[in-house]
Amino acid sequence: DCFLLRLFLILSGAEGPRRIQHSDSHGSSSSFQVPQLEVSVIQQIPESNASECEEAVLVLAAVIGCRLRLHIDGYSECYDFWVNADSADIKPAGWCKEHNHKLHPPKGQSETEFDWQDHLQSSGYHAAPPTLFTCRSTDCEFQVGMKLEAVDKKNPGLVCVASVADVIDNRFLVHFDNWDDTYDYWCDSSSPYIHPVGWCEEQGRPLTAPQGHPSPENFVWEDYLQETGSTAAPSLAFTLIHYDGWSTQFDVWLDSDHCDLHPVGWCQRTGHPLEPPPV
Ligand code: MLZ
Repeated sequence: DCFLLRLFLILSGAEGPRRIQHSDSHGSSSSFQVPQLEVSVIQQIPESNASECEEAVLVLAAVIGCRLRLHIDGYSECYDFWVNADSADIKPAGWCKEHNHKLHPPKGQSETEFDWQDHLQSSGYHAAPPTLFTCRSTDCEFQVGMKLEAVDKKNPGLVCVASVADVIDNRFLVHFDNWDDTYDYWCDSSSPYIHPVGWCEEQGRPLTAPQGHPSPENFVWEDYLQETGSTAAPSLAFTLIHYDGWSTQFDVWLDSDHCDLHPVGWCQRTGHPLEPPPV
């Protein structure tokens, strides 16, 4: 089971300062010295029992082009993940404290006693200057109460009537109508598990009605939206990406302004490797 973590990161380089070629999503680039950085990011960590947002300490594992590979301190490398250097999910040191968010310390350190200054001093890390954070905040198009069709991850064969129950930055909590919150999960608009209202009908797939629906076989979105006084999440917020030459099993839904979508030529301009379609 996955849960959403608001993670506090330390980007650190064991070999000391290195140079990062930084480019924004539009291809304009600059280069800067990165000794060690502390940032925050939201990420799902499987195999955790935690049920609420937490904060954790992470380490920079690699840099390619303008992308940063982040390692969650104390966890297996299999949870490493990539963010763009201009991601809105990474924040300067002290962000958590300033915004009154709980910080999950590195493994083995006490949550109540953890102190960034002490940690930076004892680890030799340096906090990154706030000027390195060129985040572009984008508003989440999903709003609390909006309806959608979502895969029940506990019963992956089921696509069910669902609602947006909470929103934090560009992530939102999927809740299944009239079910308890044990089925809930956090995701962003790029999740392959979420679809706009009407998707099942379009695909000729069954849609699981809300629990207790008087006539689950004859569920009609139009009536349900009216009865519940709710609106459908706009279908433009969901976009299906297909990778040229690859099986459709890799297809993913992405928000049209998702930070990992780039115009043709972006890799060349930013120095990021581009994988061509397989032959
Ligand atoms: N067999 C299960 C299915 C639950 C599906 C819930 N989907 C949100 C049950 O009836 O408990």
